Amino acid sequence: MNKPLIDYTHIHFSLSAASLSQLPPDRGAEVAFVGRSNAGKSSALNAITTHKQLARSSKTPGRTQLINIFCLNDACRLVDLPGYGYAKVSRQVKTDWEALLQSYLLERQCLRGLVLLMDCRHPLKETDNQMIIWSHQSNVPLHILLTKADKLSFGTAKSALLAVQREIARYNASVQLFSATHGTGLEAARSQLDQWFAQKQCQHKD
Ligand SMILES: Nc1nc2c(ncn2[C@@H]2O[C@H](COP(=O)(O)OP(=O)(O)OP(=O)(O)O)[C@@H](O)[C@H]2O)c(=O)[nH]1
Ligand SMILES: [Mg+2]
Repeated sequence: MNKPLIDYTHIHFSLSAASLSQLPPDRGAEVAFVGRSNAGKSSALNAITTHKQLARSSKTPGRTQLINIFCLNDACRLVDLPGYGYAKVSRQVKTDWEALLQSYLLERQCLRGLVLLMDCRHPLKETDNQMIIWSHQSNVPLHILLTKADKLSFGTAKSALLAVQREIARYNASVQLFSATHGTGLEAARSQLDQWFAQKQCQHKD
């Protein structure tokens, strides 16, 4: 596989936003990581960027409650969105997160692509399906990471991949297996990010 266009190790935390007004100006290009709480969003971000603690991962679902922005250069950003669908937080907290998530997805003009993370053992839950339909209807390109592939045997993981591929065939979306702990699918994930960022010609000019 070719060397990535963007150096994903060259990244720094920019800010955490509790509302859209706290985000950086809506220019350049962002790729956002979305998925159910505990799906492995923060771990995937850390693995892709080869940082241990860039995004905080946690055994406690619901840890990432804000929109966390990471800058790759002055035009390209990766975004760790709050996890959705975790039942054990209070209704008010849940409603606040979902409203923040939804407004980001609907209003952010610089959003170039969505990476949807689903635990490969429990893919396509209702909220995941909503996200797939939403991205399709809004013409936001979608790439799915089936995370924690190390938890399944090769054959079972492959079957899970094929099943999801079948389910999403009618949408303009792609899917791959991924493991943050074993490094499975890192190059394919970076290559997808590169494609989206390249469309906006936002490579580092230094
Ligand atoms: N075995 C295995 N565990 C993983 C992998 N990715 C994440 N985990 C574990 O799954 C749990 C949740 O991971 P996070 O990355 O914090 O998940 P998240 O989607 O960011 O969760 P929220 O921030 O709560 O939305 C942690 O205990 C991780 O160590 C993986 O590839 N393999
Ligand atoms: Mg997280």
